[in-house]
Amino acid sequence: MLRLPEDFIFGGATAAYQAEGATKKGGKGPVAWDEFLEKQGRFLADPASDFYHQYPQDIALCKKFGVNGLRLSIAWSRIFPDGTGEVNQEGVDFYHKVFAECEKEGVLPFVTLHHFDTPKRLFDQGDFLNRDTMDAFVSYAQFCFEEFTEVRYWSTFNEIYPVASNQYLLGVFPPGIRFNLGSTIQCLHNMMVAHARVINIFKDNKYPGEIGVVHSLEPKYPASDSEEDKHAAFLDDALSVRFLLDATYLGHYSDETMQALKEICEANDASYTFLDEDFTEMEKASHRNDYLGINHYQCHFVKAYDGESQVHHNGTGDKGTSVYKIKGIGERVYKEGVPRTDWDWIIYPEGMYDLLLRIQKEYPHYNKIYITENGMGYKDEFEDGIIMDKPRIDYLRVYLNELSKAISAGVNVKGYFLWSLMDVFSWSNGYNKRYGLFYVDFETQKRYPKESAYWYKLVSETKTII
Ligand code: BGP
Repeated sequence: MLRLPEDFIFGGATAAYQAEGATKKGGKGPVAWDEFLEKQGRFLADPASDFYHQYPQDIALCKKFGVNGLRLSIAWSRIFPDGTGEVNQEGVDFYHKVFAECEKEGVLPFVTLHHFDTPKRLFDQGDFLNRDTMDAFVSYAQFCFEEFTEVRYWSTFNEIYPVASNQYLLGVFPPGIRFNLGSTIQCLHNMMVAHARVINIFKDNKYPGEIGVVHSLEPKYPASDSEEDKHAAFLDDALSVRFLLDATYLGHYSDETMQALKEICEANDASYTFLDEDFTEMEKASHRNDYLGINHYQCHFVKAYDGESQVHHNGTGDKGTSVYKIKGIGERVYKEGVPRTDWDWIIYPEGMYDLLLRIQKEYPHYNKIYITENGMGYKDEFEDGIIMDKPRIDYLRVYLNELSKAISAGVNVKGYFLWSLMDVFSWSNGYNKRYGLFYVDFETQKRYPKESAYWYKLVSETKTII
C-alpha cells in the first residue's frame, strides 16, 4: 500500500456559493448566478448546504474525521455587496467567525477570493472582460489581506479556464454565451493579469502567509497516433492548460501557446488584446507564487474535427450524452476501456501523475503544489442512514495512489483537498450530483457520514492509502 507524507494536509473543499446558501441574507449583494438560475428554473443555490448557519457543525465534522484543512471561499458580494464601495460588516463578521471556528477545531483554512461569483453590478458590466473589474478585484483582495489577518493561505481565483470557457465558449455559466473564442481568450488573460497584480501587492506589502492560484488542469491526450489527432490535442491543451501555466510561471505566453492561439483565432475569426503593461505585472509575479492549487478530476482524449462547433453539456447524469466539438480545436471523445462517471467525466488517474511530472519538468520553480480539488460526482443512495459509496472510494484510492507516486518521483505536493467536504450545490448540475464525504439532507440540513468519510479518516490517520 502506498503512503503519503507525515505532514500532509488531508483537506476537504467547498465554495461560498455552493455551500453557504443564504444568498439574500446577511446583507449579501447579488451575483449573476441568482438571476441566471431563477430564469433556468431547474434549481437554486438556496438552501445549498446552509454553511452560513451550519459551519460549526461542518468544522466539527472535519476534526472528527481527520480532515485537517478546509478549503473555502469568501463571497465577494458578502463583503462588498456592490463589488466596490461600502463594506458589509455582517459579511466580514461572518468570515471572522468561520476562521475562529477553524482555529478552535485545529482545521487550517485555505481561502479563495473568487470562486465563480463576481458581484452582479461588475458582472453586468462585462465581468473580467472589463478592466474595471480587474481594479475592483485587486481592491477587494487587498481589503481581505488587511482584514483577515488570521488567514495564512490565500488563492486569488478558482479555475480561470472554466470561468472563461463556461461563460463564453460553452454557455453553461452566465451570461450563457457560446463559441466566442475571442472573449474566452480575453477573459483568461485578464484574469491572469488580475491574479498577477494581486500577487504583486501581496508580496510588495509583505502580508503574512502564502498565496497562489487554483487552476483546473485537465491534460489532453490524442485519441490516436495520427498527426491530426496529436495536433488537435495540442491545441486543446494549449488553450486550457499551457496558457495558464505559462501565464502563472513564465509571465508571458510560450511560442507553442501563441501558435495555438493564432490557429484557433483564425479558424473562429476571433481576436483579443494583450497590453504590454500586462506582461510587466505578469513577469514580476511569475516567481512569486508560493504554491499552485490544482483541481483535477479528469483528462480528455481529443481527435481532429473540422466542422462547426457543437456542444451538449451533460448536466443530468445521463451517461453518454456529452458532445464537445469545437471548430479550430478538436473533438473530445471517449476511449474504449477507460471508465467514466454518469456525467461523462473520464476516470484516468494516470493523468494526474503525468500532469504533476510535466509541471515539475516544464515549470521547475513551481515551488509547491496542493491538489485543491479531486473527487467523484455520484448519485449516492441513502438507505437507513447508511451511504455505501464504494465507487467514490475506488476513485479516490486510484487518484491518491498516482499522487503518492508523483511525490516519490520528486514532485513537491503538500496536501490534498477532497471535493467536497459535504454535499453541496453543483453549478450546472444542481443537487443530484453529490461529491461529499458527508451526505446532506437538503431539507433538514442534517449531515450523515458516508462510507468514504470513514475511509478518508483512516487514510488521514495512517497516511496509508488503504
Ligand atoms: C470545479 C469547481 C467546483 C465544483 C467541482 C465539481 O470545477 O471548482 O466549484 O463544482 O468542479 O464540478 P461539478 O459540480 O460541475 O460536477
